[in-house]
Amino acid sequence: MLGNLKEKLAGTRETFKERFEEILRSSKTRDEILDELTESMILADVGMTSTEKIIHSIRQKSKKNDSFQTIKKILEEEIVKILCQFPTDFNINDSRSVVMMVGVNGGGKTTSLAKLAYRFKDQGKSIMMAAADTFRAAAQEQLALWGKKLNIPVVKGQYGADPASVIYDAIQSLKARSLQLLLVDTAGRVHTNVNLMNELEKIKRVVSREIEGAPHETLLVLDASIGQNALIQAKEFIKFSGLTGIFLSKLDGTAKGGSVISIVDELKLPIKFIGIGEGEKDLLRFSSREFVRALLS
Ligand SMILES: Nc1nc2c(ncn2[C@@H]2O[C@H](COP(=O)(O)OP(=O)(O)OP(=O)(O)O)[C@@H](O)[C@H]2O)c(=O)[nH]1
Ligand SMILES: [Mg+2]
Repeated sequence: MLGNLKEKLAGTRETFKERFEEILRSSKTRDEILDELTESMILADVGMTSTEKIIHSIRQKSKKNDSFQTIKKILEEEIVKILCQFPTDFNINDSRSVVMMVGVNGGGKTTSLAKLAYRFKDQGKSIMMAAADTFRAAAQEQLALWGKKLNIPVVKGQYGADPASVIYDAIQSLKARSLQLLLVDTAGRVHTNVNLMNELEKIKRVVSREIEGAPHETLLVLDASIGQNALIQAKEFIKFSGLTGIFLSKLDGTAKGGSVISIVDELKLPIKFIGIGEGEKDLLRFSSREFVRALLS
């Protein structure tokens, strides 16, 4: 798994690797090393705020004549510390749970939902998917195709229908068929569209009325390939109540994987899963240590 992650993170790894080699080539002072690290973090899209915070900590925790290896160890620990702040457990139970995906257009919600469906089905859960994206004409069809491929039932609604009513129907069907897990796909939305944001609140109300404790997970899907821009979008989104974590999609092939650090640091939400490709198997449970190891070693 670590090997796989390393390969997928190649773009971001390269940025660090080049700087590390440069540092090792010409034995540098601590301050020079910290300058190089700052530059590599900015290039990897860690973002200014988190980069400065990390560099500041390293300066405090290191000594002036520390070797690069020692400083790198501190760097790794500092990143792990940021990434470990929030529990990443996935809060679904064996009786009846609801997971919702929300986020901006094209972020990867539908694909990521299908990945979760595949994983939990593989783990033996009985699953249903609800196509509550009634906003985009082809959205229902996209999820239906995934349903067919994964052999998982999909509840659809009419184009333009109230998404809350689609979910209501899906929940009735989930109960009637005694299925365990309902995965809800929602329409891509921007924070400036008040109606769409209100729609999310309404969906949440319907779900929580029908099933106790639901939605058990509401994941904000963020596109890692746009780096710091994902963070800017997300900052508006987290005003929507009830987010339980992040599904970070498209970490494969991007050079902006450093954004993972500032996403957790600034949004104060755990990353629960990462997407590393377009297929149903292309997801990993997020592990801070593994991520840091894959990125820096
Ligand atoms: N490389 C890569 N591509 C991904 C990943 N996740 C999603 N995609 C691709 O990103 C594109 C958009 O994905 P969707 O799942 O349709 O995104 P969405 O958020 O549902 O989009 P809307 O419903 O239009 O808002 C598709 O071409 C997906 O195949 C990933 O982890 N890696
Ligand atoms: Mg979609």
